[in-house]
Order: sequence, then C-alpha cells, then structure tokens
Amino acid sequence: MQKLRNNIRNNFKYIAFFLILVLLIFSQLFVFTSIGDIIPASSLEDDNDGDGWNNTIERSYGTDIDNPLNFPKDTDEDGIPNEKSDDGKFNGDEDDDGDLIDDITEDLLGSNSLDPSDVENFYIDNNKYFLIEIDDDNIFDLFYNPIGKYTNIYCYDTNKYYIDFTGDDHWNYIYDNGDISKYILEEENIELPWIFIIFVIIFVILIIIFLLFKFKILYLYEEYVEK
Ligand SMILES: [Ca+2]
Ligand SMILES: [Ca+2]
Ligand SMILES: [Ca+2]
Ligand SMILES: [Ca+2]
Repeated sequence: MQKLRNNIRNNFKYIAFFLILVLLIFSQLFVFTSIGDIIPASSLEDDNDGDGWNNTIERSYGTDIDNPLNFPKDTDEDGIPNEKSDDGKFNGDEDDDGDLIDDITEDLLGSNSLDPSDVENFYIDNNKYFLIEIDDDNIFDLFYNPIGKYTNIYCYDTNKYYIDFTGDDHWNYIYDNGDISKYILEEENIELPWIFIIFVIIFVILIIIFLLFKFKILYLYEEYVEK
C-alpha cells in the first residue's frame, strides 16, 4: 500500500497532465452557443445547404436543411433567430432588431421591435441613454433611461431635442445631432411673452407721463394760458 502511495506521489505531475489533456479534449466536443444552449460542436459544422444555419438549428426551427432560401428569421443577422424554436431548445433573440432595447421594452414603450432605426443611443457621464421613436414620424418621442424610466423630450429643430432627464417637467439636456449638452436656463427666454412685455412698457410710459402732468412738469396748452 505504501508502495502504491509513493508511486502515485512520484507520478503526480504525469497524472495531472493526463487529466488536463482529457478535460481539454472533452471541452472541444461541446460548444456553448450564444443562445445559451449546449450543442455538440460537430453538428455546428453540419450545414447541408450552406445557408449559414447548421442542421441542428434548422431542425429545431422546422426549416429546410437542404434549401438555402429557407432558414429561421433573424432580423438583426446576429445568428440568433427572432423567435423561440418550435422544440424549445433555443430561446430566440431578446432584441430582434439589435437596437439595444429588448423586445419586451420596445412593446412597452410603443416602438417597433423589428426596426432598429427607431432607437438612438448616446452617453451622459459614461452612462448610455436612448431616444425612442414611437409613431413613425421620424421624430423621437421619448427619452429612455435603462433603469426603466422614460420621460418627455421636445424636438425644436431637425434632430435637436430638449430632454427632461429627471421627469420633473423641466429640461435638463439638449441633444443636438448626437452631441449632448446641459440645458441652460436662459434659453427659456426663447419663449418670452413679447406681447406682455410690450404692454408693460407702454403702461410704464403712460404712468410716467401722468406723473409729469400731475407734478406740473408738463402742461397742457390751456393750463399754460390760464397761468
Ligand atoms: Ca436551410
Ligand atoms: Ca437576431
Ligand atoms: Ca430592439
Ligand atoms: Ca426598434
């Protein structure tokens, strides 16, 4: 027994090397697909019709393994089909159009989960945020914060938007063709009520004229003659 133990101890490095070799060979027999399922590596190479979709996936999706024009629908062409496979082996793409907003959120917000052009992303302080288009008029309608919050935006020129970042109905940022800058309060003056201001100025002038007459600094002609 002691002899056997000594034998194992002396040959430990050879045994360890052998075990690692076996593990390496075994790991090459299987690959993890991006869908999260494990399928034999050899089957990934079997693509009868050469359409880029291996036979295993085509069989799961019920498409024709011998017809290159027949394969699972994959809108963003990332190799993950839009839908879950018929046999449940593959989960399908969570973001069909690859615009970085998942299908469930797109349905919630009202954008199109099969159209990548209805989402634009940008960074504020190294965090990614989104503009979302929901009514097909090529003007973004919502600001989306990935923590699940969405707020109002206002388009004031082609691809220029005021953004209400905090959802308190006050503008915080200006998005201008991909550039983001802080919204400066003075810009609210763009919408100043000029008619009201003109009325106030006229009113003040009338008050001054009245006071000039009242304190006899100005006279009407009759008053002057009477004096
Ligand atoms: Ca096919
Ligand atoms: Ca896909
Ligand atoms: Ca999407
Ligand atoms: Ca979309």
